[in-house]
Amino acid sequence: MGLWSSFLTSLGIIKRKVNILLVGLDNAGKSTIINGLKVSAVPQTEVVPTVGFNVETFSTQHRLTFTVFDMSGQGKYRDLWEYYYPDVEAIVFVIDASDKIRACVARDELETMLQNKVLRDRKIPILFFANKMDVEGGMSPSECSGALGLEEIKDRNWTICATNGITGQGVGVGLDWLAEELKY
Ligand SMILES: Nc1nc2c(ncn2[C@@H]2O[C@H](COP(=O)(O)OP(=O)(O)O)[C@@H](O)[C@H]2O)c(=O)[nH]1
Ligand SMILES: [Mg+2]
Repeated sequence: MGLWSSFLTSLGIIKRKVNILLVGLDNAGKSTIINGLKVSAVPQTEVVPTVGFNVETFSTQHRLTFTVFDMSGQGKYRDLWEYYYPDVEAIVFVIDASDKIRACVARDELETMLQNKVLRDRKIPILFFANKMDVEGGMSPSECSGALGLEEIKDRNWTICATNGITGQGVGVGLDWLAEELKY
């Protein structure tokens, strides 16, 4: 349990099913972060590989479902993941803090996502992970925030946390915030 325990306890208080969309560019660390959760607390895992479209869904015993998408930057499969928006209650957006070059691609993807009509009408919270905090010379959370224009998001609650997907450092802090947000 460890890092995840307080988050999972918080979620235990939520009696309904919660769907979370976990997105970010490929290589940001999404699968790594998810695996940290799977190992510690997930009794049943469902991986759905789709041709050319990487979707992972898994549920925890706390009625929490994560759906994970790689944002390719090509928008090729965007129509497919938009299909999930109506049921989503929170978004976790993983940023590769060590990848300054593709920060602008991540920014474009975020912008496009937030312009989607369904999400525009649904003010669900967004948790940003500035992942790979251990990589020297990487961006700090505030640098990530600047690079992705997060301060421009004024119509919904959001926060950003530095994380290490491999050790799980920072992930629990972020998810605790999310658990609070979901307890409305
Ligand atoms: N140094 C470092 N590497 C990480 C971190 N998180 C993930 N990685 C590595 O980044 C690569 C891509 O991770 P992955 O989870 O497959 O990214 P995904 O495409 O977003 O699912 C892998 O080699 C991971 O081991 C991190 O916090 N720090
Ligand atoms: Mg992956």
